This record gives sequence, structure tokens and C-alpha cells, in this order.
Amino acid sequence: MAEKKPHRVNFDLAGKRVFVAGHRGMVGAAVVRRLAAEGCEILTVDRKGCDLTRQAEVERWMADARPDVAFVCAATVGGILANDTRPVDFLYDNLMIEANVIKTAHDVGVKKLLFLGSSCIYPQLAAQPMTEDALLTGALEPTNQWYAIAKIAGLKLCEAYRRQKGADFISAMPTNLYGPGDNFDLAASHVIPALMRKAHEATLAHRPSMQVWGTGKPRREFLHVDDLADALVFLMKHYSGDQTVNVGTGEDIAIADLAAMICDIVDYGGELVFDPSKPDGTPRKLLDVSRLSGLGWRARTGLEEGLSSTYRWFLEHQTEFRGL
Ligand code: GFB
Repeated sequence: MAEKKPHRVNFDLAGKRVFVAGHRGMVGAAVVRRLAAEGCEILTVDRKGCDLTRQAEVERWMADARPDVAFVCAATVGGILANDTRPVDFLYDNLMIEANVIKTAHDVGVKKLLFLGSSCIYPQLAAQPMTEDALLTGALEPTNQWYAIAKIAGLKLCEAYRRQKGADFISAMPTNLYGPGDNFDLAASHVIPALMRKAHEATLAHRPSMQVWGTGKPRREFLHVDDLADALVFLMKHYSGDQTVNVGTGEDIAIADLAAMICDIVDYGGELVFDPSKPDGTPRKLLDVSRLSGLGWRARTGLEEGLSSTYRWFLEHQTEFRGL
């Protein structure tokens, strides 16, 4: 029987061995930063030490590391064009990573696991804002169906482990994310780092205009990654249930307005030229976050404030992006 009402539990992380899979990525790094306040032992491994797409390596590493708790943040991720043009990477890598980590976590006795999905699991034309119940009620957005299918499989695997094995495995579905540690490679990035970098470079080169993909009309919801990390730790400590939990701000913005906001922050005064030959993707993606707010969590970082601090982070790290 499906568990209907989210109930608040208390699961202490202090003194536990906590595996953060994907600690080099934007989300995993934020979870590691956030866990510093929890008094737990943080376990991480890089790809050389354990390639998560390879079952034998995952089994060997996890049998040795013996985590009590796992955050599954590892994934092949990217923006709309990367999703659309590299379907094998987004489907195969993500299926393998989640299958290997979730199964092995159960086999080595992990007491609690949180799997991270994405709001693109919901149908392309789902009613807005999207509740968790919208899952599998309609066709997926074609540009990211590969990633969505993999993430749906991951959340269903957690649900299956709950049902068949009684494992306390949960999942969370974040909206579009941004923040320090984001990917600023224009071929693979999401819209925020892409527009930030384009505006920055257009300013330096005194370009009269910069390109924005698509029509500028789609609407997206954006959550700062440090807010996400806080929500994930909150869910690990206080949620146990078979239904996934949306994580977002509950507010969205049109891409054209986002582009104008980024230009203000970067101080770029040129013209925005929309390129309709690039995909728009889902017309709107706004999460209903009432399940999470009912448990007692809310996002804290406003979009303008989060974009400003992310731009400062970009300025401090931009030498690392030269040559991308
Ligand atoms: O962030 P983004 O790539 O992801 O694109 P999605 C969001 C919107 O911004 C789309 C537009 O309508 C893009 O056309 N956009 C405008 C740009 N200029 C740019 C640009 O320079 N770069 C990029 N990347 N976009 C992804 C999914 O979809 O969202 C993933 O493909 C995942 O699977 C992720 O779910 C959160 O929101 O369209």
C-alpha cells in the first residue's frame, strides 16, 4: 500500500559513516559542505578509485568502506543540448550508476539512502505546479527523455527496495539547479552558467549583442545548490516514505527575464538575440513543493542574491574555464 501522508521522522547522522556518491559534482560538493555541520564521517571516492558505472568496482569499494548512509548525487548531467545530443551517456551512465550504488548499498547494509532525481521525470505538459502524483501520467519532454527514464528507474528502484526488502531508501526530485561548482562549458551547461559566461565574455569583448537559445518564452524554476543540499540533509534526517519529494522554491521565471537579470548582474548592456533554431524544451517546469514545506523545509536564497553570489564564484574561478 502506498504511504499517503508524509510523516516526520528523526534519523541522526552524528557519528555515522556517510557516503556522498558524486562529491566532485556541483550537488555532491554542496552536500559535503552541508554535512560538515552534522558530526558524521564523510566518505567519498573519485572515479579512479571507483568507477560507479562498473558493478564490480562499486561492490569492492563499498564492501571496504562500509557506509551507514548514502546520498546518491553521482550522475551524468547537462543542459538541454547535451541531453538531446548524447542520449546514450544520459541513459546508460545514469542507469548503471544508480543500479550499482542502490543495490550495493542494500547488500552492504546501508541503513538509509537518498537518491537524487530531477524535475524532468514529470510529463512534458504536466499541470503546473507539478505535484509528485504527476509522475507517469503523460509523455516525457523529448529533449531529456533519456535522462528522465533513467531517473524514473532510479526512484522506482528505491521504491522497490522499500517494498520488497524493507529498506529505508528515499528519493528527492530537485528543480533546475545552479550555484558554485556549476559547469560553465557552453556545449554541456545549463542555462544559468551559459548565460553568465556569455554575458561576461560579451562585456569583455565589447560585443553589441549576445545569443540566448530558443524563444526566451519557456519558464523555469531555479534553486541554489546550497539550498538543495540543506533540503537533502533535512530529508535524510526527517523523511521516510515511498513517494518522492519535490525540492524547489515554488517560483518560476521566463528565460528572457532570467537573461535580463543575469545581464544586470554581470553589467552587460548589449542586446539579447534569441535563436529559435535551438530547442526550448518543456514550456514550463514549476514544482509543487507543498509536500516538502509540509514537512517543515523552505528555500532561503532568492534568485537575484543566488545569481550574484554565483557570478562572484565564477569570477574567482574563471581561469579554470579558459579553453573550455
Ligand atoms: O538549463 P537548460 O539547458 O535545461 O535550458 P532544461 C533551459 C532553457 O534555457 C531552455 C534556454 O529553454 C533553453 O533553450 N537557454 C537559453 C539556454 N540560452 C541557453 C544557453 O545558452 N544554454 C542553455 N543550456 N540553455 C534540462 C534537462 O532541461 O534541465 C536535464 O535537459 C535536466 O535533463 C535539467 O532535467 C535540470 O530545463 O531545458
